[in-house]
Parts: sequence; structure tokens; C-alpha cells
Amino acid sequence: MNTSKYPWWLSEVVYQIYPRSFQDSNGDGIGDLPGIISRLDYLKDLGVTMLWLSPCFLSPMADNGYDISDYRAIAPEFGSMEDMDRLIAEAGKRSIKIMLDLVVNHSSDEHIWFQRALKDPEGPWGDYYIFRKTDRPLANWRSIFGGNVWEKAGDYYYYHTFHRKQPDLNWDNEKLREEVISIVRWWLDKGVSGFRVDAITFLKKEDFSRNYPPDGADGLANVGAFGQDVEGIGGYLTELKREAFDYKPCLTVAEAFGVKDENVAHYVGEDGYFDIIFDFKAADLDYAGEWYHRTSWTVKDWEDKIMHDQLRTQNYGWCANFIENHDQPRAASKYLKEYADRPEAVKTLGAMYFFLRGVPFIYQGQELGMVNFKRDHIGQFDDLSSIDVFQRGLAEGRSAEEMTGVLNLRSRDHGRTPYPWDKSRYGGFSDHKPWLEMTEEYPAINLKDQIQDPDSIYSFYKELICFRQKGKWKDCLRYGSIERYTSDNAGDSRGAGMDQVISYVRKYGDVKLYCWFNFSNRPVTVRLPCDVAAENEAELAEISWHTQDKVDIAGDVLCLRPWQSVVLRAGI
Ligand code: TEU
Ligand code: CA
Repeated sequence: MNTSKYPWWLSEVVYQIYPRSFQDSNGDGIGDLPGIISRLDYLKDLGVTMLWLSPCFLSPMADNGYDISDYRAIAPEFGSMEDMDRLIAEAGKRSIKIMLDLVVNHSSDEHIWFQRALKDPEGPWGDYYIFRKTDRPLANWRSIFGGNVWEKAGDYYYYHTFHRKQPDLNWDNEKLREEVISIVRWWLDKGVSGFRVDAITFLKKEDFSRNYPPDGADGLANVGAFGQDVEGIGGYLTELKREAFDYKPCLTVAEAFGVKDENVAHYVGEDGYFDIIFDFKAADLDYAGEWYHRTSWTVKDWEDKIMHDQLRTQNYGWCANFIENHDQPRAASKYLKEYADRPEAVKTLGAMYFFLRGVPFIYQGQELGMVNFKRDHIGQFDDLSSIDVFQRGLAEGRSAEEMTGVLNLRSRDHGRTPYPWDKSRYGGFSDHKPWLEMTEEYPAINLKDQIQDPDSIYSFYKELICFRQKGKWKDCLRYGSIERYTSDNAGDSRGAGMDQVISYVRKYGDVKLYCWFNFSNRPVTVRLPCDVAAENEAELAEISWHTQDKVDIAGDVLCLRPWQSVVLRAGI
């Protein structure tokens, strides 16, 4: 079939790097751009084709770079603009593209625009931000990192969705929008191939005069619950696409919490504001609203959330598929819980999301099956969100011990510990004490051991990437449609039920793939669909892909081993 009608970026496998924690090159305990350059051969070998770098621009680092004070400068701890140019060029030599993080809902309060705005809130720079002359906050909205969204500055208050050091930019101001467009074009001219667009659903603000029912002891209401995807946002985003992203070919992926189902059509697809968006319903299934409001989710709840996004998006475009990022705990710990250290379970987790419809993203360390750390007290955490949630938990009457437990499940630091290259002191990340403690697992989970072991999680990820890029079903995996699929349990009472299995079907032309992923420690017997048949071992080998020793089929019954993934092609 002719595949040239599909977007080029469906052939990408994106790898997210958190620059601070990937590789230190100059012994200051902080990862940097020369460090990334020194590891490009590794990334090439893994098979990824695009690198998304979390922000490495000039920043006071209140939120580790998500507070930018100059969009056209590199933070000195990460290197220089020459290093960035060299990274783009060296990656390019290896056919690896670079995607930058575009953080334009807010800037740093140390950005020159904000410094000027503070001096004259009524002047032209003041209008780059959102200032109001008032003696109290306009309403009771809680910012994402705690406290009222309105922060006092002299006779004025200014608005911040996130931390007070991250004042929101005023997208109603045409000059500000022109600045953003010119920043995007400037980086495209430098040779970057994509943007991950931060917190974009917050751009348009809800009516400031409206109070919401408080949802916490502080009397405030979480702005995330009502302040996203607000009517009118489309004007800004349409312009951003037309004037900035369409300037040169690039892949745009938006961090889009809170997009309403009926608006997905506006956000993705050929006429959408972006190419693809991240949906967070599956990623955040373990809590409701607050990290300390834990949920007891089931495999079926998880599958429902995944398939909801897959199916709503399929009508218009493609998904951005991920199980980890720099704001999330480690996927093995979150989804597999007490089985997080079982390589076969981690592999099935990888295969399940990798074969979904859309572009796969891998977060650094995920390919090693990294797990959450366990810390004993709040002083060991760096992430400002963790510290805020901890304090709010205490104010809600929870104990410090309980809240430390919550952070051990949810802190954003889990994904940010230095990359464990080997089992030496500081894991080959640095020869100096790193900015954030290593996870205590690093001697056991490190790249050097895994790269030498053909059965390791790393080797499995490499195989997964190769299978999607070059395997016999690559067109179906890249371009095929997706449907839910519920098989009949073949009724072996010793096994687990179908409720422990995630399954779906991918279809492209005359290729149809049934995919099953057993998320249980017990076997599951499945009645085979009638269009799957193999007379002998050789035919079975032709139509199957699986994890673990073999596909176990007897008659019309497939027995999934504990934590096994099986893909069967219909017909022969
Ligand atoms: O995240 C936006 C966001 O809403 C998350 O911070 C989410 O609320 C959080 O994971 C739960 O605590 C983006 C970035 O990914 C994040 O790292 C930044 O801190 C944030 O924007 C501000 O730029
Ligand atoms: Ca360094």
C-alpha cells in the first residue's frame, strides 16, 4: 500500500532527555549538553530518531528550567549556544532530530520583560503579563504549585498558573504573540525539528471574577479543574500554528491536560493546532485531583482510559503514546506495583503502549525498567511540587509519614534521578555528587549490565523499536487503525480472568493484528478468534510475535503466560 500520504513523523520514535540528569561532562554534578553529545552513539544504537530535551534555556531554575528568563540563551550549567549548535549538528549526522520544549504559558519572573513590567505595570511591558491594581486576589483559585494564582507586587497583583516565579504571559497582547512566533522561527532556523509545547491548555484564562467552591483546607479551588481549554483559546493556537509551526516542517506535540472530548478535533490532525497531544488520563489514574487522594484502579480502568484516548483521537489524527515523563513516577512502579522488579512484567508494559496507534515516546531510564526510590523525609526531595503537596497534606491533617509515603509514590523527583550508566559511584553520571540523589537501585539497574545481556529490558526496548521501524508488520503498527477487542475466556478456573488482560486489534490493509498483554501473575486462557489459525509450528512462527519462550496454543485456546505479550496475525 502507498504509505507516502502519511505524515513523516509517524516513523519517529522520540526519546525524552531531562538534561540535568542525563550525563554530566564537567564534574559539577549537573547534566549538560556536552554530556548529551557524548552519549549520542548510545541513543543511535537504541534506535530512537528524535530527542525531546526538557528546557535548557537561561533560567533561575525555580522549576528546573520550566521558568525561562531568555528564550534565546542556554543556561550556563547546561553549556553554551555553541554546544547546542553542535548537539543539533552531531545528532543530525546520526539522523537524529532535536525537539525543544516550548514554555510560553509563562516566563520566569527574572525575564527582562517581567523586570520591566514590574517597574511599570500599566506600561507596554506590563501588558505582556497579567497585572491588576487591587488590594486582594481577584478570586480563590489555587495555582498548580500552591497558593493563590494572584501574587502581590506593590500596588498590584499579577497572575501565575504555576509558581509565583512563573508569571503567566498575556496572550491577548499581539506584541507578545509576535515575540513567541519569532522565538519559534529562530529555533527552526537553527535546525530543530520539533516542539513539545508546555502547559498549553492554560493559555486562555477563565473569567477572573469567578470564585469556585473550595476543594482544600486553604479555601482555594484548583485552577487545573476549570482553567483549561477555556473557550477562545483556539484563536491564539490557530495563529501560532500558521505563523510559527508552519514556517518549517516540524513535529508539534502539546502537553494538553484537560482537552474536552468534543475539542480533540481542534487540537490534532491536519487542521489541528498541533500534530499530536499528550493525554494524561491513563498516566494519572492512580490519584483523583490530589496525589494524596489515591484511587484503587483496576486493569480494566486503565484499559478504558487508554482506549478512550485512542478512539477519540483516531477520528481526527494520531496519539502521542507514553508511560513516563519528567513529571511522572516510574511506570514500572506505578502500573506494576509489587511486580515492578519483574523484567517480564516491565517488558509487557513496554510492548502494550508501544503498539498503540500513534507516535511512541520513551523517557530516559524507562528503557532500563527504572523504579521509584524510597526516601525517608521531606528534606530529601527537590521538586517544588512535592514540597507543596507535602505541606498541603499536613494542613489537611495527614501525618508527615503518610505524606512521605505519598511522595514515594508520586514525587516528580522519581523520573529526575541521574541516569545510571554503570554501577560505579554516582553511576557513571558524574564523578561529583549529583544535584539530586541517585536512586538506591542504580547498582542493580544500570545500562552497562543491561547492554551486555540479550534478555535485559534494554535489549527488549531495542528490539521493540526495531520491530516497529523495520519489522514485518511495521506498516500496520505505524499506520493501522485500532479497535478494542474483548476475547472470551476459555474458562480455565486456575487462571486469572480476562479482566487482567489489555487487548486490542490493529488493522491496515489486509493485515490484522490481535494484541494481548497479560498484566497478571497467573496464566490466562483465551478463546482464539476464528480468523486466527496455524496448522503447525512453522505457520505459528510466521503469524506470531511474543514475549517469553513461546506462544502456547492448543486447539482454539491460547494460554497467555503470566505477564506475557502475544500478537497474532489473522489469516495466513
Ligand atoms: O506541566 C504542567 C502540569 O500541569 C504538571 O506540572 C502537572 O500538574 C504536574 O505534573 C502534577 O504535579 C508542565 C511541565 O511538564 C512541568 O514540568 C512544569 O513544572 C510545568 O508545566 C510548568 O511549566
Ligand atoms: Ca555539568
